[in-house]
Amino acid sequence: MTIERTFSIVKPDAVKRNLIGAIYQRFENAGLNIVAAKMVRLDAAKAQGFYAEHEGKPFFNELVEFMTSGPVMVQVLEGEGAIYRYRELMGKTNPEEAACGTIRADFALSLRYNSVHGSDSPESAKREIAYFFADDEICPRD
Ligand code: RTP
Ligand code: MG
Repeated sequence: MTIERTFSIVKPDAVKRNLIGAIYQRFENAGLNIVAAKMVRLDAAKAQGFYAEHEGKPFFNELVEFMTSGPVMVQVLEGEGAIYRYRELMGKTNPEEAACGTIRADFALSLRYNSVHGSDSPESAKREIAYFFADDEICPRD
């Protein structure tokens, strides 16, 4: 395995319920180091651009409405095989299908209000990290 970076969002439903710390603890327990982080409030254009792959799908407008409904935490996670391992740690998109002990099984409210985002491929990770962070905002571990 190689050291990778992946992009993560703690979504508005989780920020509203004061779950930032609990979710960050899951990252750290899994050896996914937080190497950049900030709180942001997305506007519609920023959310639409982020989820451009879903444009035209029936849930797109409601997804944008959800993602702009409150502040989010955005972060870059770094570690061995981080992209796949973080997807495993999150669990399936629908919390009812997510394995026990995953972030979504434990914290998500529904298919839409599912608490976290994670990049699904190396290409997505690169695009998504650059969509939110300048190179000099990322602090690799020594
Ligand atoms: P994400 O991109 O947020 O990490 O989630 P994902 O890869 O597991 O799922 P994806 O298919 O990319 O869907 C993006 C987000 O859209 C919302 N969603 N709503 N039918 C629906 O109402 C529906 N389906 C998906 C979820 O917030 C999902 O995470
Ligand atoms: Mg996705």
